[in-house]
Amino acid sequence: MMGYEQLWLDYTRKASCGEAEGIEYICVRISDTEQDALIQNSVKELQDAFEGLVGSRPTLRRDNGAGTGAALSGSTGRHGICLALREGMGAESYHLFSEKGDIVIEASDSRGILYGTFDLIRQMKMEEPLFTLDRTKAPLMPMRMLNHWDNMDGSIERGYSGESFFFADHQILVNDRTRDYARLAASVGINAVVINNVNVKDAATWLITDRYLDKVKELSEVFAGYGIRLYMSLNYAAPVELGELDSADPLSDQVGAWWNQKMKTVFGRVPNLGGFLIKADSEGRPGPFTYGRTHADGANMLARAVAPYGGIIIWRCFVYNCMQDWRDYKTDRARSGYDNFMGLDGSFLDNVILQIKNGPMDFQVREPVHPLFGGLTKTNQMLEVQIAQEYTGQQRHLCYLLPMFQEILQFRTYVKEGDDTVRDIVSGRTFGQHNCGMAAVVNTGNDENWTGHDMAAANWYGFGRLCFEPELSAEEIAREWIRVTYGNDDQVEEILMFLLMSSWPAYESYTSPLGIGWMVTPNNHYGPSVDGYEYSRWGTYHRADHEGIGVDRSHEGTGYALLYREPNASVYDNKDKCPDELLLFFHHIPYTWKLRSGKTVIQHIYDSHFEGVEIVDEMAEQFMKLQGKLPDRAYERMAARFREQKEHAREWRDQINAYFYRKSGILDERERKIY
Ligand code: GCW
Repeated sequence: MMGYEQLWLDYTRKASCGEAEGIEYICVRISDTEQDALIQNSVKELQDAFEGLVGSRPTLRRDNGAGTGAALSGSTGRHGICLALREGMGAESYHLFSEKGDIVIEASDSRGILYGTFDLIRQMKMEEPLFTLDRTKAPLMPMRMLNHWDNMDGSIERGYSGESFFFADHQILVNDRTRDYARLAASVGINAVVINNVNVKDAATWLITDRYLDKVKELSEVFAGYGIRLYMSLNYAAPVELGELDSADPLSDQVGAWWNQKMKTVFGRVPNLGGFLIKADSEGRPGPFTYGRTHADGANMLARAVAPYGGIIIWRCFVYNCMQDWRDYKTDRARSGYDNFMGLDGSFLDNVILQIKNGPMDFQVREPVHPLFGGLTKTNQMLEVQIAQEYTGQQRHLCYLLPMFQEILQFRTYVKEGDDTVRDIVSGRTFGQHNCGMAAVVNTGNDENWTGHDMAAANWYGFGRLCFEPELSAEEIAREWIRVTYGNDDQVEEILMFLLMSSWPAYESYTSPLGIGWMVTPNNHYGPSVDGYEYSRWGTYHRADHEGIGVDRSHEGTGYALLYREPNASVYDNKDKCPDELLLFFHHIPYTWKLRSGKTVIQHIYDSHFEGVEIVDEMAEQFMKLQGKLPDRAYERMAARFREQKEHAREWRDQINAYFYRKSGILDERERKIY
C-alpha cells in the first residue's frame, strides 16, 4: 500500500503549548467504556496527540462515574483531561471547559465526546490557551455527509487524486488507511459516508449481496468507531440486474416484497448501516420512469423496506433529459430538477431525503441556487455540493470553495418571513425537519496527500467544519486549516490565506464569464473548449452568436427565472436587476450591453480574463516565498501545480478572448494581445 500523510491530524510537529505540558492523565468518567469504541478512540487520539505534539503520553485513569478527575488533581496538584457524560445536552454536542485544574469534555453522547476531543486537539495545534476554554458546540446540520464516487475496480468517477482507498479489484479494502480516513472525516464532524459511486453498475450492484456484506460490515464498524454511518449507493434495478425478478416496478407487490426481504438481510448483516443513496432515471441510470411511475413511488418503496431498521433513503434530484437537440429553445435543463420534483412535494415518506445539487445545472463555478430550495416545503432536503473539482480545476488549479458554499447557504429563498435561507432549510430550522443536512462529492483518493493538490485538503476540511458550524466564515475556516496543517507561522498563514481567498474569484475570472458555464472540454471537463458542448445533447448551451451571448431563461424564454419566489423571480427575470455574475445564465445579452459595473459585456470578458491570469501570477509568486517554510515534498508538489495553473490560466484566457473577439468583431479597448 502507498504511504500517505496525516494532513491536519499530523502530530509529528511539536506544538508550543505550555499548558498542555502539565497534563499527565486522562480520566474517563463514563461507565462501560470498554463497550464504546468512540470513547476508546477519543482516549487514543488524545494520547497520540499529546505524545506527538507535547512529547508525553497521558496515562489513562478509569473512574467509572464515581469520583471526579478534579478530586484526583486536587489531591495531587497534577492536571488531566476528563471525559464525562452529562444528560440534557443536545445530540452530538459538547462542552469543553476547565474545572479545578482539569480540562473537561462533557457531552450527552459519545459522538459529542469525540468531537470535543478533536476540538481540543485543534486548539493545541493552534497553540491556543487551553485552561481558559469554555465553549459549547452543537452541530447545526444533522446530516454531514461525504459522497464518494468510487467504483469497485478502484477507479473514481471525477477523481483527481489517485485511485479509491475503499475498493480495488472488485474487493472492499479495510486497513489502516480506512481508519485514518475515518479519523480525518470525524475530526471535522462528518457523520455519514456513502462509499460507492451513484452510478451503480456491475460489481457495485452486488454490494447488497452475500458477496460483500461481511466486508461492508467490517468497514461499517471502523466507521462506527468514529461516529460515522456507512451508506451505499443503490442500483434501482437491482432485482432485475441480480437476475432475481424481471421487473423493478415500485408498485408491484412482488418487487416490494423482494426489497423488504433484501433489506432484512442487509440490515441483519450490517446493523450499523445508515441507508442508501439513489440516482434514478438520470444519465442512463434505471428508475421508476421505466414503469410509468414517479420518483415518489420509487423512493417510498425503498423507504418502507429500510424503515424497520431506522434506514434512510436519499434520493437525488439530479434528473434531466439528456437527449436535447441544440435547436430546441424550449427544453431547459435548468428547469428539470424543479419540474420533476416540485409536483411531488409532500408525497415522500419521512425517512426519504431529497438530495439537491447547489445549482440547477451541474457544479459550475457560478450558478444560481437551485429553485427547489424554497420551492419544496413538505419534503426533507439535503444540499449537495462537489468538492471534487470537476468543473473548478480538477485539483490541479487551486479553488477554495468555501466562499461559494457560504454564499449558497446564505441565499434567501423567501419561503417564509424569516429563517428562509438555504442554511435554515438544510439545518432543519425552516420546517422543523431532522432528516436534512449537507453532502459533498468528495475530493479524496489514494494519493500520498489524499487530495492531489495539497491545498485542496482545505475543501475537505472546510466542508466538514462548515456543516458543523456554518456560522464560521470561509476565512475563519481557512485560517484554522492552515494552522492545524502547517503550524502557526505568520508568513505561512498570511500567504496561504491570500492564495485560498483569491482562488475562487480568480478561477471564475479566467474561465467562463458571467454565470454562463460549460465552456469546457467535453467528457473530461478540464480546460477550455468554448463550443465543446454547444451542439451536443446535454442541454448545456451558451447560445453565443455575433451579436450576443447567454440563455434566455426569463418569462420570454424558458421561464426558469419564474421558478423562484419573489422577489428573487423578478430580480432574475429582469435584465436590469439581475446580478452581473449571473446575467448570462438568465439572459441573452448583446456584447455591447452595459453591465452594472459600467463595462460592456465584451469588455468585461476581456478584462476579467486578463485580470484572472494576473491574479494567478501573483498567487504563484507569493507561493514561491514559502520555500523552506512548508514541508519540502508538499512545497514541490504545490509548486508544480501552481506552474501548471499559470500556464493553463493563459490557455483559458486566450481561447475565450479569441473566441469572443472573433464572434463580436469588437476590439479590446486596451488593445492587449488577443489571438
Ligand atoms: O455531470 C455529472 C458528472 C457525472 C456524475 C453526474 C452526477 C456521477 O459529470 O460524472 O455522475 O454529474 O452527479 O450524477
